[in-house]
Amino acid sequence: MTIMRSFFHIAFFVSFVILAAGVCNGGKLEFQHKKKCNQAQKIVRRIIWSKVEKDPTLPARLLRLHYHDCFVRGCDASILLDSNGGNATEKEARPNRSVTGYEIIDEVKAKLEQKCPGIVSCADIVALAARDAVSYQFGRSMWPVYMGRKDGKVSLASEADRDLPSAASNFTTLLQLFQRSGLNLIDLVTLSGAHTIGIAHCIVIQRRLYNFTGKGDTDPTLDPAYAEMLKQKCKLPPNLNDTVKMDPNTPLSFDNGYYVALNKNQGLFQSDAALLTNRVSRMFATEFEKSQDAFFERFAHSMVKMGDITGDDGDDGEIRKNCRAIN
Ligand code: HEM
Ligand SMILES: *[C@@H]1O[C@H](CO)[C@@H](O)[C@H](O)[C@H]1NC(C)=O
Ligand SMILES: *[C@@H]1O[C@H](CO)[C@@H](O)[C@H](O)[C@H]1NC(C)=O
Ligand SMILES: *[C@@H]1O[C@H](CO)[C@@H](O)[C@H](O)[C@H]1NC(C)=O
Ligand SMILES: *[C@@H]1O[C@H](CO)[C@@H](O)[C@H](O)[C@H]1NC(C)=O
Ligand SMILES: CC(=O)N[C@H]1CO[C@H](CO)[C@@H](O)[C@@H]1O
Repeated sequence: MTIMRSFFHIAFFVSFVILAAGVCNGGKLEFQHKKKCNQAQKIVRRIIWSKVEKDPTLPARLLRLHYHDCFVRGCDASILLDSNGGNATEKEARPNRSVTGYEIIDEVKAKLEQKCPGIVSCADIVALAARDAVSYQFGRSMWPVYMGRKDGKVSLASEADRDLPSAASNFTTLLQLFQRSGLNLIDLVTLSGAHTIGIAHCIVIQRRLYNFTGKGDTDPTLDPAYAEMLKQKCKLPPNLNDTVKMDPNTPLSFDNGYYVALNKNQGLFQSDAALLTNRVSRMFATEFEKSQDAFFERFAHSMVKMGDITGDDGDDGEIRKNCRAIN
């Protein structure tokens, strides 16, 4: 009886530890480059915080960069590769075209190569930069970033088009693409909350505003007053440079404003609005509107998971010297 009980205790304890480790990271990444480059996290944070101080739009760009990197071939900095002649790289894929922030990654890389050459991958830098940029407004790190990612040697625009959901995706498609990366429904609702900062180009919502079903109509699920406001900003004929804020109220503040807007049918994309079409997903959107702390906690958890997505390359990666080119 006692033996049985302690067996259960041990089994429970062991599975808890395995679970905790599995949740934190797939077991490959480590918290710090212990003796190898223990100032890495500090160096990145110092640079990123000074950049964000001067440019409050940077967190959105760096967060999106990390997301795009991880969803295509895993977090391997493949999004940073410039194409040279051959196939178009991820950078040139349609969903990626407006991703920026590359120069800042280059600057961080240069500094790290000076201090501890050949140790910190570009993929780790992208993950750290996203975390630090978002965290600046709070003065503390909002989630842990485990290190040890390898930089990939392949980058294909065609894969970005395949793996990144479009702004017109429905719930089924969104969930499928998230699941392909090992993320679940809660991760989908939570990570979509990243749209609480940043901007979108008008062209992305053009159809939703002006020609939803091909009859010159507006998406009926979009709050009509909000749609009118958006049409003032996104006029006809479309100007490719026009943009709108994704969280109309607090576009520079990382908060739960996304869910406040979403639940009033003011989600900017169909992919945002789609989160209200599933019962469980809607429940989380309500929960996150009510509790910013619940959102932050889940966001931290989901970012660690997203940062641990691995691709097909396995251990074939490297530590690039220059983030824009394979060694
Ligand atoms: C759920 C599926 C998602 C779709 C369909 C989607 C789509 C988009 C689109 C179309 C834009 C506008 C790009 C532009 O016009 O310049 C955008 C912006 C953005 N996305 Fe997403 N996204 C998704 C998920 C995510 C995730 C998971 C994150 C991060 C964790 C994220 C972070 C951002 C940020 C921060 C911006 C603003 C970028 C800026 O201001 O430069 N998105 N997204
Ligand atoms: C281009 O892509 C194809 C497959 O999509 C691949 O076989 C080929 O090696 C790539 N070429 C270069 C130069 O990357
Ligand atoms: C969702 O979109 C996909 C791809 O466009 C489509 O095949 C599917 O029928 C849609 N599902 C629903 C429930 O509308
Ligand atoms: C609206 O969409 C329909 C069907 O896709 C297309 O034939 C029509 O030209 C579009 N109208 C405008 C103004 O873009
Ligand atoms: C968009 O911006 C670019 C660069 O700022 C400018 O050269 C171009 O003329 C603009 N295009 C339109 C349609 O306003
Ligand atoms: C997913 C996504 O952002 N797709 C957009 C990529 O950019 C083109 C315009 O260059 C838009 O039409 C897409 O909707």
